[in-house]
Amino acid sequence: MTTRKRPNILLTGTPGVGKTTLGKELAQQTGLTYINIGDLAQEGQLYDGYDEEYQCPILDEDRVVDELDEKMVEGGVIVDYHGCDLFPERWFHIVIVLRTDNTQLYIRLESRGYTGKKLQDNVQCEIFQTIYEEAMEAYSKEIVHQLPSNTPEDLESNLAQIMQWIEQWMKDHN
Ligand code: DAT
Repeated sequence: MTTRKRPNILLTGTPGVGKTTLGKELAQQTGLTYINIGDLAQEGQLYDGYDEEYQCPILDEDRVVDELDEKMVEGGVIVDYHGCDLFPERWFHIVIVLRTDNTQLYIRLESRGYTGKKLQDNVQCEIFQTIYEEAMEAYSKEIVHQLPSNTPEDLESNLAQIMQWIEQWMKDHN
């Protein structure tokens, strides 16, 4: 018996929109593997310098891609990251861009400890729909979906919606 092919899913969007919350829950409900790029980079020290302005290490994108490629080729991975044009296009079958209202996002990031320019820039990133546009450029438009992520009800309906897309993908590819 051959294993059924499973899709790779990219969960992207501005920091604070709820990627990790959704990604972990989705992994639990589907059995897909959840990978947080920030955590992966930290564990493997996949960095290339330090960003003084934002006070954070700079991701070594090539090493991140090398590290994950084998797993991605197998399928069944959920990737969580606040950017999307560093990954090979061929990796992903479904791309989800989570969106949060500005005031809501401001409150979430503030309670995470973001202040000043870092807080302003991230809220502005959401206002300008930077990540959505990045996703639409990096992937085929048919696989890019925006979903609202403001309330616990949104979380539930997003889970149901994404599970439906996964099932459909598996029907179409097995
Ligand atoms: P991200 O991984 O995109 O940075 P997160 O999952 O850490 O975001 O969530 C940021 C905060 O927002 C966290 O306190 C949980 C909360 N949150 C996430 N999804 C939510 C939703 N659908 N409704 C209300 N709060 C949510």
